[in-house]
Order: sequence, then structure tokens, then C-alpha cells
Amino acid sequence: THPPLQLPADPDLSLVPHIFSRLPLHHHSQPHSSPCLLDAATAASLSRADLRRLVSSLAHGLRRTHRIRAGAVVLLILPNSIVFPVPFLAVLAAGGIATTMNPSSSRAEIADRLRETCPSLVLASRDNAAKLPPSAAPVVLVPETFPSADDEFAPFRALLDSDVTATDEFPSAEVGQDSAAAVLYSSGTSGRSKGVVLTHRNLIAMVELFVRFEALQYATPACDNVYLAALPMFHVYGLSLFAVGLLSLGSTVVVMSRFDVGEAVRAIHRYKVTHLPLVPPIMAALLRAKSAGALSLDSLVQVSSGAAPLSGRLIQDFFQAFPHVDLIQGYGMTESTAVGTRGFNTSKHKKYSSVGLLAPNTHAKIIDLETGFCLPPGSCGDLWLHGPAIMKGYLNDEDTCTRNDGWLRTGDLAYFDSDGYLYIVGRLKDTIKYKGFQIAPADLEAVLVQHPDIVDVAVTSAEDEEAGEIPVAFVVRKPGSTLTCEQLMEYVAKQVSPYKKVRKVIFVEAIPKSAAGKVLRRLLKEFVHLDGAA
Ligand code: 4UW
Repeated sequence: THPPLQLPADPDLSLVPHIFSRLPLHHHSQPHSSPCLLDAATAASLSRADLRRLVSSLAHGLRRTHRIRAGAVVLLILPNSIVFPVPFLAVLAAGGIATTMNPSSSRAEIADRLRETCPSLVLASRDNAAKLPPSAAPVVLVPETFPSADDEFAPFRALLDSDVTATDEFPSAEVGQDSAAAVLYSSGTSGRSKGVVLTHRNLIAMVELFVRFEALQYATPACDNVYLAALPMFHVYGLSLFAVGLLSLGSTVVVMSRFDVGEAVRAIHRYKVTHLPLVPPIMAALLRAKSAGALSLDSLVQVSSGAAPLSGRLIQDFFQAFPHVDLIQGYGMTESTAVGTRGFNTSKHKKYSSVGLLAPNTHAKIIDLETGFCLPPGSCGDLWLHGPAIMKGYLNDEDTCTRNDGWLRTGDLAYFDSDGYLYIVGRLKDTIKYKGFQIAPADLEAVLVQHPDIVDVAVTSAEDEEAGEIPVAFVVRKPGSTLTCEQLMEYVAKQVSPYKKVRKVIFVEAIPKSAAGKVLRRLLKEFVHLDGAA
């Protein structure tokens, strides 16, 4: 494992001043005016000086106009853009708590989130504002680029119109390292998806331990690196890198509003992208594009994969297509502020199927599923994590099953080798991972049981070549019902984000349950597997 790092001790420190206090470090090699966020399609950009000024003035505006203070929640429903980090960081700089949401969320999902987090303000794209219920919190429309002259963005412009002094002082926001900073959603190890409360300390630790540490791997200074942001910033993986961590390194982040393989290839070429964080399905799409045409992506130095298992086959295909590019895997969770392990290739160790070494200051145990005892290297068990990036807890629900004395039970089946490299072998928890996005089976079950023709239901996953996994519903219909699989899938699709759709329905006589009434999900999974093979 890596040697420990000194983390900032000042209890009054908060994330945003910390990030910006890091930036002057790069003055000597790059001017403050070089772009830190760049739009892949239009080449519109924000410099670090712009970012600092915008975050600071928006933070003042949020305090003045919407009374955002310590404890106030602001809901962000925004697609990726060069603007995204500005409202996220400004809410934190104002002292508030940002909660992010998939911009493809349904009306019902948005209504649920409003009920659960009671935001004082919603910052939304135009499309998403249209999905809000009429009596929701005040809404301000956020543009996808600066400047934006349209009238509908006038309230946003007014928030930016603060009298910030020449030094761009952030408001003094009565928050410190222990204060809540963000609530990101995760399905945990079981049940409905829930809010993960992350503190300023968690985010500061993420910046220091994960992002800065990784930058030490390469000889070039991090401020020369150009990252392609093809992953969404509402999820912990994209958020931690593109809206927080990389800004503190002074790297350039080229933002795609959504992933498209042709545009990604053009952007890599046009902006000389060096670093490409991906999920396995995006890597597969890139490899397909590469084999279809002679793309030269010579600028690439590193591709990193995370959020879902990367198959040996993909690793092999990757090196065939990109022999000159380094490949690492990373492992993290929403509950650990994305911190966990990071691939670390040396001349001695090139363990591409491993998710890498533990981040500095982060500890792990492998727990035997039967005995509850710690297991030695080489043995497989439930991975537990401990460290400064582990969440404070779940919103409105201190889930004691998941946290024991500060240890986070990941619900991932894993082992360490004798060199300290971690391998993820499987998942013990119910979560379904569709293209790297989490789906809680219980969320889909809650939608399905509302159908008048359904008596009982259980959702599990099936393996899928393209998406990794897809949700499958086992359904018991009312006697005499003529409900079809297609009708049921359409019923769900109308109520959930597209990635959460049920993609297969199996009608059964009864759902297998234990004597205690618990759904026997393992049995269902085996059945799906056999059904798929048949
Ligand atoms: N291999 C197999 C992996 C892997 C994995 C995660 O949606 P969440 O809560 O969070 C994430 C975070 C991903 C992430 C990965 C690498 C990285 O560097 C980074 O930060 C920049 C973030 O996906 O889902 C967490 C669950 O996703 C699975 C695993 O089951 C974990 O509990 N998972 N990474 N490399 N499975």
C-alpha cells in the first residue's frame, strides 16, 4: 500500500477554498488564464480565473437571493457542460449541500427526490425544470455555456451579478470539514436507493488521496494533462474527477454533453486528450470504433476504467488496439467518495485485471462470509473499507448494517494478492450495474407492485454483453390477467430514467422466499442464467 499523506488539519477548512488554494501552485508552468474546462463541441472554455470568479460570485448570489446557508440543500438536475462545476462548487462555497441527479430522471423520480431532500432551491436545465411539480422549491434555469443572453437565464445571470472584490473572496460560510457538503444517491447494499451524505472532509480527502496521488504516477506535470469528460458529472466517478479533483490539479477537462463514440474520437484528436476515464461499455464502444476505422489516437497516455468489472477479453483487445497507452482500473463507491483503489503499473507490476492498490490513508479488511473473521491475502471475502473519504452516513437512515465503527461494508466480493493489489470477484449486494450505473432492485419493485395486475414481484440482474448487467423482473400476475411482458416493460419505462428500464420479464407462479419471507435472489439469478443459456 501507499505511504500515508498529511491531510489538512484545520477544522474550519472547506472544500472550495481548499481547491483554489491549490491552483496557484501551477502558476509557474501554466498561466492562470489557460482553459480548465473546455466544451468538446464548441470549444467554449473557462479559465481557472473565470472559474474562481464565477464560483465566488454565484456563492454570494445564492446566499443573498436564496438564503443558502449551512444545512440548506440545493438540488442540481444538470447535464454535463463546462458550467456544471460552477453551481456545484458555488453551493458548497455558500455553505449549502448539493444533491445531484441524473438529468434523464423521470417526473416521479424527481418528485421522490424533492420529498426526500427538501431542497431550498433547484438549479435545473430547461428540460428538467419542465418535469418539476408546480409546488416545488424555487427553480433557477442554468445555461450550458457562458455567456448566455437568453431571457430565461436572466435570474441565473442576476445571481452571478455580485459585488465580488478583486480578490474573488468566497463568502465566509460557517462550515468546516465536518459539515455536510453533498448528498449523492446510491443503492447501498440492499433496499431502496438512498442519499449518501459526504462531508467537506470526505471531498478534501478524495482530492488529496486519490486525484493528486494518481498524478504522481507520470513524469509530466498534472497541469499538462488533458482529460476527456465522457462520464456524467452527477455520478460520483465523474463528479469527483471533473467537477472537483482535476480542477485542483490544474488539468484541462474537455467536456462532452453526452457520450457519443464518434464525437469522443474527434475530441481526443482535436484537443490532444491525454487521459480518458471510462466505464467498460464505453471502452467496448471505443474499441469497436477503432477496429472499424484507422483512428490514430496518438495523444492518449492513459485510459482508466471503473464502476464495473472489466473483462480479460476487453483488456486484451485494448492492448491490441492501443499498445502505446497505459491502462489502469480504479475501484470506488459513492459511499467512499469514489476513493478505494487505483491501478498502479510499475516496471515490476503490470496487473491489469486488478483494480490496483489502496489509496493512501485508506485501510481494508477482507471478511469471511461465514465466520466474520479477517482473511489473509489470497482469500476471498466481503471487502470493508476505512478512511477519511468514507461517508458520514445515509440521509435520514443511519444504516448500521453498512457501517461498523467507521468501517464501510462494501458488499463486494474481493481478495488482495501478496503485493497488495485488489481483485474484485463478484458482488454480494443486490445492486444492478447497467453500463456502470447503479439500479436498486427495490426501486423497480416499488414501481412494479403499483400495477393493478401484479400480485408479487422481485427484480434481479442478468448478464448482458453490452451493458454488463440488465434488470430482469420476476412477476406473479393476478389470476386471469392477460398482461404481457411488453406492456409491463412499457409501464415501467414511462416512470423511470431510461437506464433503469426493466429489460426482461419472466412470469412465474410464485416468488421464491426464505422462511422469514426474504426473496431468494440468488435462486432467481441462477434461474435467469439458465433461462439465458436455454
Ligand atoms: N470493478 C468492478 C471496478 C469497480 C466495480 C466499482 O455507483 P457506485 O457507488 O460508484 C462507482 C464508482 C466508481 C469509480 C471507479 C474508479 C474510480 O477511480 C472512481 O473515482 C474516480 C470511481 O461506481 O458503485 C459502486 C460499486 O460499483 C462496483 C462495485 O460493486 C462497487 O461497490 N465497482 N468499481 N473497477 N466493480
